[in-house]
Amino acid sequence: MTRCGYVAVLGAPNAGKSTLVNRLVGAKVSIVTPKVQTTRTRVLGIAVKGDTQIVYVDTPGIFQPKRRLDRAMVAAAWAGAEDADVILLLVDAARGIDADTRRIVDGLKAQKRKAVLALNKVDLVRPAQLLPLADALAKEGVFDPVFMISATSGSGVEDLERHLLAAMPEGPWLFPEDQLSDMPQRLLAAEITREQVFLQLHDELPYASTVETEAWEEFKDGSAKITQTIYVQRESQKAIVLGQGGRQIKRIGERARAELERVFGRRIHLFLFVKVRENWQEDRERYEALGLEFE
Ligand SMILES: Nc1nc2c(ncn2[C@@H]2O[C@H](COP(=O)(O)OP(=O)(O)O)[C@@H](O)[C@H]2O)c(=O)[nH]1
Ligand SMILES: [Mg+2]
Repeated sequence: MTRCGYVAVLGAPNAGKSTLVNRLVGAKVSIVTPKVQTTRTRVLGIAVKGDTQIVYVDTPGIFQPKRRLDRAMVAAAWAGAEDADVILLLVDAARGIDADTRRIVDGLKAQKRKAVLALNKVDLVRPAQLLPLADALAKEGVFDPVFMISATSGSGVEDLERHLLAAMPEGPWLFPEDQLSDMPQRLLAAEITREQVFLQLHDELPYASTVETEAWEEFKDGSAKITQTIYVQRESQKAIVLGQGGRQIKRIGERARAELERVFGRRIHLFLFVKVRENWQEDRERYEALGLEFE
């Protein structure tokens, strides 16, 4: 008899959701940066342990949405939770219960859903800080059980994983044994470049940008040529992405290419273009490319 089920990973922006999903899957399926709202769409990370397959749903953070893109991201996060067998709420222990986590707890209560709680980033706080936080969250009456983990060091993650494995319902696996994600290669490649945009650029620029893979060409020697466009909203932003003498785009391209080669395990030729599209956050096509709902 096999087991299989969905675990939706919810949490405020930056709680460490994508870091944890990558660790549980054992491969990079979702990009990670120190900036909030890195993950824009629902990403499936698939892991097999013994006779159990767990499909982790990495979600965009849940926060107070302001723009259309925010609303689409938050909607995608809650949609990811709807059909899940288990909801796992990740709370950054160093941040505690902020307004975003409050909103999620209230959402779970309104939906009468129970969740597994993981206090993450325990490497950053003293035990004396952890217990009051665990107590305060336990009082909400929606969490059982509670784990204390570090997604970066792996501390506590095995216990959490053991609990999740046992909680999966009996049933056939939903994906082939060796599949790690549902994300098409072209989208993952765009995400890896967007990760560099988030890491190399600052202020409003990461949020004003999106990346799309325009073409993917295979060569006989096993290498691939990937052509991508970075969309920004203004000419002034384009100038910053390009940098003096094209230095910034060159750096983004070099780092993205190295990461693409690591993730795909093959030689990659990367061609990046920058285009201004003032209203890309109002373009239905850009949302479809990300797998988000436009309405
Ligand atoms: N110190 C520490 N940092 C962490 C831990 N988990 C995640 N991070 C960092 O927190 C930031 C946000 O992580 P990410 O996975 O993108 O968060 P997400 O927005 O919830 O998906 C990144 O800089 C991670 O390296 C942890 O357990 N300890
Ligand atoms: Mg994320």
